[in-house]
Amino acid sequence: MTQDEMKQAAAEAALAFVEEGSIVGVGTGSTANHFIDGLGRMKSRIRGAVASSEASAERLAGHGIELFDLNHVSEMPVYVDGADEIDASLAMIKGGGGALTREKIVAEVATRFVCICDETKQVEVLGHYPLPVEVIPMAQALVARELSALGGRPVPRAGFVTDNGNLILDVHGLEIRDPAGLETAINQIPGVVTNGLFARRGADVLLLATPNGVRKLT
Ligand code: ABF
Repeated sequence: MTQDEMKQAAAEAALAFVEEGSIVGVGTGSTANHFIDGLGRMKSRIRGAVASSEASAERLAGHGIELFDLNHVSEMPVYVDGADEIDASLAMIKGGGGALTREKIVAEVATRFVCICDETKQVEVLGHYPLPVEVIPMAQALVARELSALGGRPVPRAGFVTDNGNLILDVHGLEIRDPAGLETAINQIPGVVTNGLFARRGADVLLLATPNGVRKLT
């Protein structure tokens, strides 16, 4: 089984969490793309979706799924998205695709966060994958100094601008033993829009694809 086949298997398993007639929160990335394609097959059974990126919005629209503005949505039973790393407490590093801010906003509205991953994303300690931090451009140097003081090595993501017009610093060299504490500490730095730690509000369900099938962890 290839990694992409595992991503697809996790995405297919997440379709069972979609409630009839609901508005579905939809993430970003190659695993989320498989989920979008699955949603396309059941589009007559949902009201529509809220997308966490322009890329996902385009793919959803391509399937003829109605897109909703999050400001007009007060109830969203489920948000389905991938991750770059996930630990046993279901805390995650996300944002490898640069959509972390919108992902965190949409996830916050949802009742349940269902994370879809292949087994390569499961780790004991978060931080081997560089932690993305979205930063307002004028604060780049300030935020980089503060992230270094927290023990990381921030590297600007070259030639990348987020959907919100900001920069990403990818922080290398972290060994994240207290994900919720670090998430809060980074959020305190002026100029930080969001960081890619999803720990204060982690996943509620992990659908982890392995060569032997999809495991459900809660
Ligand atoms: C989104 O897509 C991001 O938060 C994460 O960076 C990425 C996972 O990528 P993929 O599904 O392509 O492995 O969920």
